[in-house]
Amino acid sequence: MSKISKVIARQVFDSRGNPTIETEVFVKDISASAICPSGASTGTYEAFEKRDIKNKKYLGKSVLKPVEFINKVISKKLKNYNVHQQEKIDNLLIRLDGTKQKTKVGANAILSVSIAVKKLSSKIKRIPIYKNLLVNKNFKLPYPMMNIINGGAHANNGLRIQEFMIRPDKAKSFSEGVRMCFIVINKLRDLIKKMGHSTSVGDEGGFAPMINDNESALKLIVKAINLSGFKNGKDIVICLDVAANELIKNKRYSIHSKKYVSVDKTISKYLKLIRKYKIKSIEDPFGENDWSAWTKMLIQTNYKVQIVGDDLFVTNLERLKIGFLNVSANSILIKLNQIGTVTETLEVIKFAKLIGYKTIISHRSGDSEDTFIADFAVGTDSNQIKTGSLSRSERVSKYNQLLRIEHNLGKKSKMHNIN
Ligand code: 2PG
Ligand code: MG
Repeated sequence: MSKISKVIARQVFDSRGNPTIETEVFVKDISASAICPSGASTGTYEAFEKRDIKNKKYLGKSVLKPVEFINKVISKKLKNYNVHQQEKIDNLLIRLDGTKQKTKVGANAILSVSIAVKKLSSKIKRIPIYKNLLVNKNFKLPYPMMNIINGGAHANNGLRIQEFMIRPDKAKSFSEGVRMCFIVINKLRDLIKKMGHSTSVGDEGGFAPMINDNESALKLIVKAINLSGFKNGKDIVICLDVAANELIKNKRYSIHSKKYVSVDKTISKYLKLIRKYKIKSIEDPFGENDWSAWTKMLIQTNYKVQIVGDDLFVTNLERLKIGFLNVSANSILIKLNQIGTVTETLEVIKFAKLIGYKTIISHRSGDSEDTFIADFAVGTDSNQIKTGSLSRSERVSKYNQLLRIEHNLGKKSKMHNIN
């Protein structure tokens, strides 16, 4: 009844219009499918995303080779495996690749299979996906970190910081949190319009006005929060993803202006911004190899600010262990395609919890209608989710799925403790 009968893959497109892989796994005539996302500001240590670089039909971006590999090789290998044995299947996929960063098969191919297996297992058990992961009772909804102004590699406006986000800390329910963000976003749109800027959006659905200094963006957000009748730093808090990997040269950083300055100068400016704009969370404040800068940042912010490792940890257990030993952060961003299988991602989350790190489940800037990460956030008891703004269907679909989960849990539904 639970034996995999076939696996089919095809090339589809992500939200940036780039080719990506969709895989469908079958047990007889029942199937489930998953689409792999894709990043723009990727870390060096991420698992490998395989594309047909030599095939010019899609400018070197197609995924026809990895798709063929799934159809011809993986499909045969997985035949008759029990779909509920996720670990066994993921280990087979890892062995089949055999390289450290999954360069042979490609993490995009492997992950689309791995997620489809998890979805199919849930379908056959007739339970929602979030009930088929780490926790099996007391489900809690994550706080959304909504990216409302896009910069960096996700927009072409010259803003140095990649993501300006809001988190509705005062919200007592997920739907209330979304409502609070909705109000702020609407006020922000009015403000941007009044300034004569375009209200068009970036890759993650946040506005991408043609402003080019970080503080102007922060001031705009604070204004929008105030106009919404909320208190900045209390009801709604500001969170940043600096993506500093993109802003580094010879161990010097150009985060706060175009000029490259030392780590110490960069930290002192961070401290000013934290105080002035009551920022509660900063992701990737420094580069992926600059462990000592991270430690300084954590100490100087007195462990009071959430310091999130994304490109630093790349959802990789070995790197998280180094980070823990170096006292580098207090929270980890989780992206399944940085490591490539559901099983490995769960291992990282378990270890993060063990060492007291918060786990934040994240989309990629190139994403799709696949809503797996919404269930994944609830089913792994993760404190927060980062999945863009309340615009662009590939972003909103995750929020809508969380609203569905909240609705289905009914009175039992609870929010995480954000503090
Ligand atoms: C990030 C992500 C998602 P990308 O840096 O956190 O917001 O961006 O997918 O481009 O790496
Ligand atoms: Mg990031």
